[in-house]
Amino acid sequence: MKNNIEKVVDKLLTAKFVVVFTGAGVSAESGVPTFRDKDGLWQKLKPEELASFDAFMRNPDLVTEWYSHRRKIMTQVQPNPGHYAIAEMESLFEQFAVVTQNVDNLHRRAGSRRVYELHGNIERNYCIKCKKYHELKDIFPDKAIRCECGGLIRPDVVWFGEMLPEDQYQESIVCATSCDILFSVGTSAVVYPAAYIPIYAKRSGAFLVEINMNFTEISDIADVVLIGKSGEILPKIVEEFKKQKTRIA
Ligand code: BJW
Ligand code: ZN
Repeated sequence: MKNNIEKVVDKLLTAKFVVVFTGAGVSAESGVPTFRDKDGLWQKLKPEELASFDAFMRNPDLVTEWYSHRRKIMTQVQPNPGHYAIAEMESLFEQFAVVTQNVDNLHRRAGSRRVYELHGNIERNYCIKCKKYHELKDIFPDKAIRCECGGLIRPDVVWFGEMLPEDQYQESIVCATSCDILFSVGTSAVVYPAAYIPIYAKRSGAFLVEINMNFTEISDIADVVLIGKSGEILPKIVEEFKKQKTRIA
């Protein structure tokens, strides 16, 4: 009897296009808090009080301070073995893509090149009036800041009620509907339309693998569910894949 990792590796051995869809859990072992877990960002503060344009306009100081705090954390953390395993996978298949809901830039920092960011990137900021981008490197304001034109500066992330970046979303759908295997890693899969990605993949005939500490909204439709830390499971999959690949060659 094959164990679940061996089943996944078997599928990978014939896969031409592999997609990894990620959420906050993939960065948890780097020290970036998730949103909805026990110690998540939203245990104390409600999402709609912070992650919406209305919330920003109602209290720009609070929202700016919250994003400064998170941006600071992200400058202090490093990619973990899960990010590095995903980056290595890019060189092992004919086609490979990362579709992420994360805004922390850790996939690129780990070496991934084909990355679609569905919810933006916290390192970028722009003026809500003239749309000019502002480099806030090493600046972590605790109050709202304004552009030369007088407009408020906001993070380039996607808040509730906002559209996802059209190009990133469309490319992600193409990946989901044409890949052979899709890994859904460290996401509760409750936020739409991003959560359609694993669903579209499954409906298009891809083999769906979930890696998470817990069962989620999409566990029922997954072909294999691997319960555990992504920073431990992903490197095991990559190692086993390389071993099998050299055995066959
Ligand atoms: C581990 C681990 C380890 C922990 N290893 N695993 C259809 C139905 C219902 C509602 C809607 C719908 N369509 C749209 C909506 C509304 C809304 C929505 O989805 N609401 C639901 C919550 C009900 N969606 C939107 O508003 C979206 N826009 C939109 O639809 O536009 C069209 C429109 C426009 C105008 C009017 C109407 C429609 C936009 C959504 C934007 C979400 N933005 C956020 C904030 C980004 C900025 C920021 O970072 O501050 O994105 S919300 C937050 O959730 C963030 C995340 O990317 C996203 C997903 O969270 P994620 O990554 O899954 O994290 P967690 O914490 O939930 O889960 C972590 C998981 O990791 C857990 O499962 C753990 O077990 C696991 N884990 N450690 C492996 N070591
Ligand atoms: Zn401006």
